[in-house]
Amino acid sequence: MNDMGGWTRASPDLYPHQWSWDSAFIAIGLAHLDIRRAAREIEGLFAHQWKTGKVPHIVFDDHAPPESYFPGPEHWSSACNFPDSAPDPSSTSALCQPPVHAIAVRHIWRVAERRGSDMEEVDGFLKRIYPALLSWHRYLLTCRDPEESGLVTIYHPWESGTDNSPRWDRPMERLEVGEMPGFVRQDLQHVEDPSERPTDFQYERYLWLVELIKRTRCDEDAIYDTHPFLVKDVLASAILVAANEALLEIAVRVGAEEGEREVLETWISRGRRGLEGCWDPDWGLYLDYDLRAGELLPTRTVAGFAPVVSGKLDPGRLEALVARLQSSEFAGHPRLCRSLPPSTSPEDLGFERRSYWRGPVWPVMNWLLWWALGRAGQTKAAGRLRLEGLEQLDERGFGEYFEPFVDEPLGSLYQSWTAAVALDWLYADPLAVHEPDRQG
Ligand code: 2M8
Repeated sequence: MNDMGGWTRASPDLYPHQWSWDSAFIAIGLAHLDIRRAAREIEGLFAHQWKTGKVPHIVFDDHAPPESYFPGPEHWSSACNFPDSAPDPSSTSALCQPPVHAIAVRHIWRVAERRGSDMEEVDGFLKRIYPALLSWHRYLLTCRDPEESGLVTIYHPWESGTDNSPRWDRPMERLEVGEMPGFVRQDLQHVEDPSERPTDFQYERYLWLVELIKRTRCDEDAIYDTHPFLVKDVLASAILVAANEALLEIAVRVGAEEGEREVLETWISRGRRGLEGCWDPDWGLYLDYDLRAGELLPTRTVAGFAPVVSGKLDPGRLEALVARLQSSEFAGHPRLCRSLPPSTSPEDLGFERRSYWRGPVWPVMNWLLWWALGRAGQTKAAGRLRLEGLEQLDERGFGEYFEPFVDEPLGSLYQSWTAAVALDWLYADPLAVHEPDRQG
């Protein structure tokens, strides 16, 4: 139902198009079944890369019925029809999502090596995709970080991938919505209970931000000057550091010139420095930073653990974060059905147990934390996430997210990236959750 031949829709009903970071996770799972198909998933997405280097957050399927998803291609076309946009202007959104892709590409390469695949073919893929990945990361480190802070600026909660997380409540509540065309939500047709999805208050603001971006014709400088939602996203920034490390390995493999490797090294250290500035000792978590209000955004969500993903944390800090993750504020909360971290701490004021990114457990986040903890040498904590995560999917199916107290699957019940992380967990050697980091 999800496989469209050369690409995968995020889910058959709720999300009938190709999403950017979903595709990266999907490729990670697919690699275990078919290396060529996994590579195609990524290359298909990058075929729609914008001239600026941006990888669009949605590539629309022209064959999907217009009423299946809103905002669909017709809503975006006016924003995409100008010189900087994608090769086929009407087929993408104008936003982006966290850059998991280089991590997925390195994973495809490693799985191919383990399986004894045709490495000439894999090297061909690496050579083709490397410049596209470099230009994607360059876009994030320039257009999305003119301050050279090492942190990625997002223009919309959709760019964080954690859309209605309480992380964005403060900047969203401050928005003043002006005149814009009316709209009809399609998402509510695909879920049983509207409380699983963002509210109308949030949707109105999502659409208002899109409207403002469209009015600038996606001009990055104009957006930076005028846009009311401009936030440094700690999760996207941490993923970018890990992705730059993956890209550095790919650079070595494809024989990229020394200068490019040095640039990648600079980006990695700049990213780690930037993330350190987001540490809040009072909250004991890393926080997003609102550029417009000039303040850190205090919430207790899984994003607060993001620098575990970027790696090389001070050992004391890492221990403290792991303890916090397993504490009664997150995976050790007494009411939880399983010891898996809810997307928002049940102790946080913004917590809502059924509402999307405001409380439910997300398998894809568990995978990310598992992967990061394994790399950081926290094999016990990682192994527990994998086992609990697999048990959940075995018993409950491939839900998009799960109510944390009763484990009910919510949102889309056939979510591609959930199936993909199950595949990767199944193929992972439980005693060696840590894939050796070749950069040391
Ligand atoms: C969700 O986001 C889309 C908008 O991009 C939506 O709600 O319509 C998020 O969970 C996002 O992270 C994910 O990539 C997308 C598709 O699975 O769905």
